[in-house]
Amino acid sequence: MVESRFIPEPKTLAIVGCPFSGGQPKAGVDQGPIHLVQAGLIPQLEDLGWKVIFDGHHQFEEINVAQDPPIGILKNPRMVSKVTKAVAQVVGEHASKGQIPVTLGGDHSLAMGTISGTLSKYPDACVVWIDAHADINTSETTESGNIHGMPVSFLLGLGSKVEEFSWVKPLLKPEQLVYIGLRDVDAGEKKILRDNNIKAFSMHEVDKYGIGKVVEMALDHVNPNRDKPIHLSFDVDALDPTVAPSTGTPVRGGLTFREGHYICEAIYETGLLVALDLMEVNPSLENEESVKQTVAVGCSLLRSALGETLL
Ligand SMILES: [Mn+2]
Repeated sequence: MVESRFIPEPKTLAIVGCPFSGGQPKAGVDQGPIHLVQAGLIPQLEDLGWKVIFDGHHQFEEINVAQDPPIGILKNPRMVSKVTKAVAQVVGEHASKGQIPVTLGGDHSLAMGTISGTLSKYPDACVVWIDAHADINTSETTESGNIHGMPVSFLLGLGSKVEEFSWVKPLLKPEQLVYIGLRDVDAGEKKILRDNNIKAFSMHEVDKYGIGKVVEMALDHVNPNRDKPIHLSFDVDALDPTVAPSTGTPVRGGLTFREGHYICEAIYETGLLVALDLMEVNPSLENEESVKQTVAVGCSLLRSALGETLL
């Protein structure tokens, strides 16, 4: 295993299974973590030398929202807020024990929780966000009101404050964030990225420079001395739909199988990874073969980010 700057021996990771779909409208994404674990993820990670903690998926049983009408246009706001707050707590606890929290989604609204948890332990951590979308709409710019398209704006403290989400502290600064893989960015989001000087490598840059150079440039931006903790938040829809078809908002023209895995391998090689998310695997979309393929790709991305090498 690569020497890790922040994770003590024995190297331990904690699986945070989050069967949650309230940040978007399609049923089934809550089944993503269950399928990933059933596909053998835990023994696969143990085979890489990790001590793996997993005591079942979070059921968020205590979170019971009887009435959750929209706030403005935001859908399921109380539920999303309470679940992501619980996730922030759990991720923060694992991080504070020196473990790597590996959060399995569930929809990407969960990253409001995972990144808040990471920043509670590592305030100077940078976030590498791999996605077809920027997920940076504010409550003003969102057209759908689906909160999985908004977590980054909450983490950055952009847009007008929504009381329900007041627990989300704007701890992330624009210079701590970089995107790779974007190709479906709303006009309002493009303006937010520009106005806040947020570095983003779209598929255009991946085509132009190649994935190796793009990852290097991305890390040069958020982690120039390669000494800060890294939170990798990987939305499986960053991959091309031919590679990962079972996801809620597929967009053609995405990362190839190797490009996706290269990103994970390169982040692992830095020895700076402190938290990892894999989001938006939806086993109820597309046919059985597609589901199997997407779940398998999800497992292999996680293995690559946690030390699996080709040689
Ligand atoms: Mn996303």
